[in-house]
Amino acid sequence: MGGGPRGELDGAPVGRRVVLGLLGLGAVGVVAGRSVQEELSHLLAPAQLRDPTGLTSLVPLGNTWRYYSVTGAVAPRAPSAYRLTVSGDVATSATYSYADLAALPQTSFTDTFQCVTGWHVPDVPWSGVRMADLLDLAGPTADAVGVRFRSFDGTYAVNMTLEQARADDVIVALSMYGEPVTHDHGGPVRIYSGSMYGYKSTKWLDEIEVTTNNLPGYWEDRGYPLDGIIGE
Ligand SMILES: Nc1nc2c(c(=O)[nH]1)N[C@H]1C(S)=C(S)[C@@H](COP(=O)(O)O)O[C@H]1N2
Ligand SMILES: [Mo]
Repeated sequence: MGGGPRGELDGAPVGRRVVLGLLGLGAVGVVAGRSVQEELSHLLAPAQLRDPTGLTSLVPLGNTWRYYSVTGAVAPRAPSAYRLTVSGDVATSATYSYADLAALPQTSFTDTFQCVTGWHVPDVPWSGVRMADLLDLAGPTADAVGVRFRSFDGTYAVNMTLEQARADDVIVALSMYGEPVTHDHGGPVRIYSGSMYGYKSTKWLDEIEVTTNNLPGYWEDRGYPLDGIIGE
């Protein structure tokens, strides 16, 4: 597929050309190893799922994973080539390799993954480095209030307040279901932010920048709440 935006459309009508293009792929049956049905489920927000177009029968309902990428295909990055930088308004910037992250204390817990569009996946086991630990190692300056997380997909970014980022259930996740985070789920390293909606959980994480502001990120620019706290 080309590089057009995919993932949540936030209730926007799905472009007819996009849908027809995906249906055309039905002849092939899979896109990047996944089913066309699954691809459609990425594109169709709940409003479309209720739309009796006939296309809805192609969309699996229920609470299953959707693999989101606003940039289309992302080049996989091997753990050996992976680097995470922590910089910005901090006393000590740092660059971590995958091995560096794996050598830090790991926190594990099981939680429900909740996308703001309504789907959720219960009982997901996560493991990784607490964001608070990485922030403590960096030492935010006195005027720092926010953290910007960026993805090596080149487009996705999201913010949290420093306080949100320090919560016990915000981790730089290295493992999911007891296995390394898969590429489709944002591996080798993604964020998991338990008390916030899925859009705060940046996939393919490669930059943590401590900031003196709290600017909106990719989805917040498109209308999602800046704090992203589940249930608010
Ligand atoms: N880089 C990147 N991170 C992302 C997204 C994305 O499109 N690109 N989508 C977000 C949204 S809205 C959700 S719900 C989750 C989905 O995670 P999954 O693809 O592992 O299911 O990833 C979040 N992180
Ligand atoms: Mo989401």
